[in-house]
Amino acid sequence: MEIQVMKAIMEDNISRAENLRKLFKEKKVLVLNLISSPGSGKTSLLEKTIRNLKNEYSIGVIEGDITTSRDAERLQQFDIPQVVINTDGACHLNSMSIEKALNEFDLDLIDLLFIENVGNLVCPSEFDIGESAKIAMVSTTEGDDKPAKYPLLFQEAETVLLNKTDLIPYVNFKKDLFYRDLKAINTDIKIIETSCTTEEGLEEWYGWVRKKINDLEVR
Ligand SMILES: Nc1nc2c(ncn2[C@@H]2O[C@H](COP(=O)(O)OP(=O)(O)O)[C@@H](O)[C@H]2O)c(=O)[nH]1
Ligand SMILES: [Mg+2]
Repeated sequence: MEIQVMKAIMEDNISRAENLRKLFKEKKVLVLNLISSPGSGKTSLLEKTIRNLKNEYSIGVIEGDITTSRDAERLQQFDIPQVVINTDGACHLNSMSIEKALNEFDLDLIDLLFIENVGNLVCPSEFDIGESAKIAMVSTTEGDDKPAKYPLLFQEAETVLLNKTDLIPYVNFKKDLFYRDLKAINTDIKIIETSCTTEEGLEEWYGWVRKKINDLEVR
């Protein structure tokens, strides 16, 4: 019985996600679903990215958070449209919550929509929310074994950001093991090394985002 209910929930989520993806494509909005453990640097990445790209693109943000709106408060300085989804304990966002949040945006005016998912390496990977791509972020302080331990996210993600590279000299992070495990899970995955503190690697990330937006325009 429980299994049947779960199956119905997952199927409903998938069909809503497919409709969302169609809508985003029609409106030419690049939607990036940021997934990581709590504290890897998702909001820091948004702070830098919005500051650097807001004159080129019109950007919106959906902040998924269990209870607070603290991340959204950090982004308020940029004066861009943003919506907070409090999941009230749930460990991930789903398509229905994104549908509701979209009522607050005019998609005709948006080029790039970031979704900061709830900090968690497991549940957000299981729920398609209609995004153009999932971006997985891992920080060096979490250890190099995360791809091997949480493979689903890295199968699903198009790009991985390895953040906090500035801390590599101080933590026991073996880059070669991290790359080896990642490539074994997903040979095509793109890896960008970043530091949101020193800004190293961020130009490569902005370049990746620009290319994805360009691809939408020409399609
Ligand atoms: N040293 C260092 N700290 C970082 C970096 N990126 C984020 N942080 C810090 O890590 C903490 C968590 O970052 P936050 O952006 O809130 O992570 P989130 O929970 O994934 O949104 C904050 O104290 C950030 O200042 C980085 O590249 N290097
Ligand atoms: Mg955050």
